[in-house]
Amino acid sequence: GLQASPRDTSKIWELMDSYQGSDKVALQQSIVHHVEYTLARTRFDFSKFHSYQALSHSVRDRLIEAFNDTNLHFHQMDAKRIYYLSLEFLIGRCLQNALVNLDLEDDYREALLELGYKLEELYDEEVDPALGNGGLGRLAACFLDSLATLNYPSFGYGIRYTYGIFKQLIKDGYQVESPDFWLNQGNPWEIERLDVQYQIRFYGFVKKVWDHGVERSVWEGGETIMARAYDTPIPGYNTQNTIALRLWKSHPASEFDFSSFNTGDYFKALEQRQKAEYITSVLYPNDSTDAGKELRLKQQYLLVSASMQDIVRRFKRRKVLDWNAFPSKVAVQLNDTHPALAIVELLRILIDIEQLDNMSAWQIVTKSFNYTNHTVLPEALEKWGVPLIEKLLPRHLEIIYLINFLFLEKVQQKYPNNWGKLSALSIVEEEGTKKVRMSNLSIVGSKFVNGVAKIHTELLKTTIFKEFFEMHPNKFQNKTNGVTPRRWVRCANPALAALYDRVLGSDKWVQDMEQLKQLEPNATDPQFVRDFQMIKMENKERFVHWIRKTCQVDLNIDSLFDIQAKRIHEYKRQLMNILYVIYRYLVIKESSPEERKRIVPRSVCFGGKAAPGYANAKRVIKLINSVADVVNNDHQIGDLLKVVFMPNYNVSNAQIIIPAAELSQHISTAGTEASGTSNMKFIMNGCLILGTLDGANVEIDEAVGRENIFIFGTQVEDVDNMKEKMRNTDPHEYFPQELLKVFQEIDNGRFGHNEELRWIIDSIRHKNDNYLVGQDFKDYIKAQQQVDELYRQPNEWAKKSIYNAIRSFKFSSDRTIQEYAEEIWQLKPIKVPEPAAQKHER
Ligand code: GPV
Repeated sequence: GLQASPRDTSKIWELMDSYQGSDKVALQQSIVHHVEYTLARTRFDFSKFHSYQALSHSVRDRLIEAFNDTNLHFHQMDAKRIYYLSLEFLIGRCLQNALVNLDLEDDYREALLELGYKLEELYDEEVDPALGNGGLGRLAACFLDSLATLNYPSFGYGIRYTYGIFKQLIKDGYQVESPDFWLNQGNPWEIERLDVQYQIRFYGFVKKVWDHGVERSVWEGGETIMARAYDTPIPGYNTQNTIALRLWKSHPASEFDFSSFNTGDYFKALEQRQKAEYITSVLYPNDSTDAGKELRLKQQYLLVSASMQDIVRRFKRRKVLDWNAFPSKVAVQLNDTHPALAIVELLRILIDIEQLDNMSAWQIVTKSFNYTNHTVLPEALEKWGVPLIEKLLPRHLEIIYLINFLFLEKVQQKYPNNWGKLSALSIVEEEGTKKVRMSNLSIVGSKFVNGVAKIHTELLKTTIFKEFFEMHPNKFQNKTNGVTPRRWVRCANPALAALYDRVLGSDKWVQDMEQLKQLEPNATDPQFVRDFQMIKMENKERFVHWIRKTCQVDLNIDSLFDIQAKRIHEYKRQLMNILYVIYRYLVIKESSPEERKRIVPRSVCFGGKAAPGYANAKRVIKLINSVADVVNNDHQIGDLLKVVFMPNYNVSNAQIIIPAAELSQHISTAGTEASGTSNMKFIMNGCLILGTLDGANVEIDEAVGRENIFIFGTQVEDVDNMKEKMRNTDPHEYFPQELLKVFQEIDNGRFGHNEELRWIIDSIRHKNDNYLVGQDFKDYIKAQQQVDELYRQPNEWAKKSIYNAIRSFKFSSDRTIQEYAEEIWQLKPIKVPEPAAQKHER
């Protein structure tokens, strides 16, 4: 037959001996080339959007070069890789981030200007990929940026949802959800991998067969579909290293289902196939709550099965097959319990397919997996009913029982006949309908378990995972969250970045935030303070402009910009914030002309989505908008107070909102917010925090100093007592007068005669104030007065804001990722050679 000629690599080098050029003409040529050949438009007629598309394709070419180099290099080095498994990746827009990380932003800006385009305007043409709900998904995205930047061999694995988190519209003050079909206009940032597809099975049965005297399990029947890979290259900053975010999309299996075909129902057979696509079609819009739906379990299993098959395939490409080497080449990080079935899936692959014995397989698995917990709230701890798992994944249920059996044997050895321990530690919950506790499964199957802030990890060890901690104290670690300074300072706040560059003499701080320590003396340098104030003013102007456009509200640029932007949740206490706004409004209304002169003008801005099924959260949005209606149209109030609800809070508008903030609120009841990560973004942008001693606020307080943060409220060790007190006290004694007055105004219909507004108040006023709004309200008012007091001294305010910015270095996700790499993954960086060096080498 025909023999393919051995690849002549020197010939290929000759044909493509260099990468894309980066001089101005080369950039322009590449853009115009893509207008003509990729978009198939005439090169003389392209709109802003087409220009964005062509530009993106031009940048994509460069990403692909680096991406290919990286994959090849890691393979040649036989690198240990870390695989970050997450049902959510909230990466946000890609264009500016890519240009900044490739250090091509200025070059492209200049090249485009000559073609008649402003780069910054093109940024706004990009859709915002929103494949996540909130903090958990955004954390995964920040981690990828740091993994690439720190040269760690790694992959993100997730789902390519056709619809991301819904778009939030506000109609009549209510949240209305509209679908986010983000792929409408194509997606230049992904690479479809038609050659990377895996079969995924659902339902069916387990057959037992005897093979050389051992019983083996074969999972058969049911339905099979395919998962196809889509790669988004993630470039590191100032490095050739570019890692993959590999997202899976479901497809019909390639074989036709002949049984339905033979029954003559051709259309039914096709319809059946179409259903496969449905699995990855939509992201569940729940943040910190368990959806508990069969389709969600299918999504989880699809991610897990495709990813583990991919990981095993990559491992098997090594020269010799040695399964015991698996944990030295593979570390898997589970982003909460959502992908916990990966533990079971790897066992199934090793035992049923690779034919390892149970105990060897278990050893390999428990050395490879690690689990990050992101909440202690009971409503978020995932539990799947045994009947559902048995139906959908019969072999996995057997394996879960096997794991539980082996583990409970150990428990029995350590604590003989201690039923309390056994029932707390068991993976299977026996009360009522049997359920699989995914957190227990994750802990038992992992080498290390971590919380996401000091206080949160302590709570894990002393409350929800107490029994596990007592049994395996060394399994538990803390890894305080972080955020990437590339997106959250360099991209979102270019003026502040330029100030740092200028004063520090280089942009090294972007990769090494500890450099900001050198700016300590500058916080009291009048010129530096003025520069900082000027930058804040410009960012406030950009924000005012955006608010005018999106909310039709004119903000007073000299007012204090006070922002709370995060998912709407009772534990986050947006309710307390808006109740305080009402209180403030009433105070202004009652103040004398003399008193009015001393009032600090405020613009209180809220942003965040409510889960579509979360009635109380949706009512809070309605209350905020009802208050805004009254306050903003009250001529007596004028510029002293404005209230806005910013619709559709997402990554791209966070990049406008956060740099403009002067005060940001992180006011969850102590012990409820695992970490919070926007608090870190706000301080990095020179903003003061008004917050409780919860989550990462505790460590922010330590980092910036108590004189540079407004802390109030019940502390975590007192929360239980205060709840007890709340339940045992008459509401008229428990709630302070200031708050009772506010309740009364709402009852009286001052913000509209809407029974829903009363229901919100009812949710806390009858001995059910579980998040202690009433308990903390007076202290909150006091802290707010301190805020006003400080804002009357602009230079003091600026100085403290600067201390927040330059003492935020601990909260870079680079620090977080380095800790994971050293203390959990045992992972070394591998730097991909720069193109010049490669050319030299060959
Ligand atoms: I579980 N988090 C989230 O965004 N979604 C979830 O389903 C769960 C947790 C958040 C926590 O609420 C934040 O406190 C934390 O900062 C973030 O995860 C990242 O760790």
